[in-house]
Amino acid sequence: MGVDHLPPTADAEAIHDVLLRDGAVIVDRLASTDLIDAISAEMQPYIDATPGGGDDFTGRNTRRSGAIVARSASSHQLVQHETILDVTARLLHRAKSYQLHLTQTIAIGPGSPAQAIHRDEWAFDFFEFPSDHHVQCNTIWAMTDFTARNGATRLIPGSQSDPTSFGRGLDDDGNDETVPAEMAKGSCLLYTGKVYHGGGANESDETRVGLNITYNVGWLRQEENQYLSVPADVAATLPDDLLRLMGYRIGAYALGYIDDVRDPLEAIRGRGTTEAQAFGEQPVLPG
Ligand SMILES: O=C(O)CCC(=O)C(=O)O
Ligand SMILES: [Fe+2]
Repeated sequence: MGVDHLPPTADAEAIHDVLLRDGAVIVDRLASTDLIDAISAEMQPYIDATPGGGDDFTGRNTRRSGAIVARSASSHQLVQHETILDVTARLLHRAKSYQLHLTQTIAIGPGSPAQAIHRDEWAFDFFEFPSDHHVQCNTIWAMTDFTARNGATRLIPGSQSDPTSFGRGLDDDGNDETVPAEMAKGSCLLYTGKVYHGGGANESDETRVGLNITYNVGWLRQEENQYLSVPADVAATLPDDLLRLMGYRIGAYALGYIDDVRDPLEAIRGRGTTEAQAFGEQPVLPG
């Protein structure tokens, strides 16, 4: 079973349905090649200056460059893509809020071996979330074509409810149980935090570049620390809705306020500048 493809006109409900069913879905050519080229041009100097990963999991010949919000103004269109945020809100509906989890170009160099197959939600210290409780929604935008040969992300569609098991990738008969998320530049792979997947081996002589933008529920820690990755003077230039998405908001009742129980956005905009109740809506307590 491969990863299902939907057209760029697919609505959030249709995308969410497949995402929930298979744990992954590809929306073809959701971003224009012009937008992808603009992001690539803004990020290339940072990618060039990024060293390879420090271990096998991150990939010794794979360059992971973050702080996309600060480094690439064009990327904001993808970070805040309306349809993607709609899908995210649907998948993470049990939480009071969701936020940006990480932003990262992943450039897998020629000759790189495949990344170990994993679940992204293992990042939460391997806490076992119930199989119907989603805490993260992930995208990888193809900045280059993704092919089986150049390291397209590999996934095990339908594996999101499987029991936790390390060393996935080969089935009982020794056959590869993963399928490549082959897609054209500008396409977007969406996958949940529960589906087994990993970066593919790059057996070509070109670099495969993906833009990983992920979202998680407001009551969990973010993988990429947005407050420190995006310097305060840059944050001051960003619009409120983007800052809110980055985490300058209450994650749930009483989660994430600053000093005198103030809205965290006031750290950027100044005291008394926002009307949001720092604690958010008071929950109805039992009894
Ligand atoms: O680069 C990819 O295709 C996937 C990377 C990934 O799954 C990860 O780093 O968690
Ligand atoms: Fe991953």
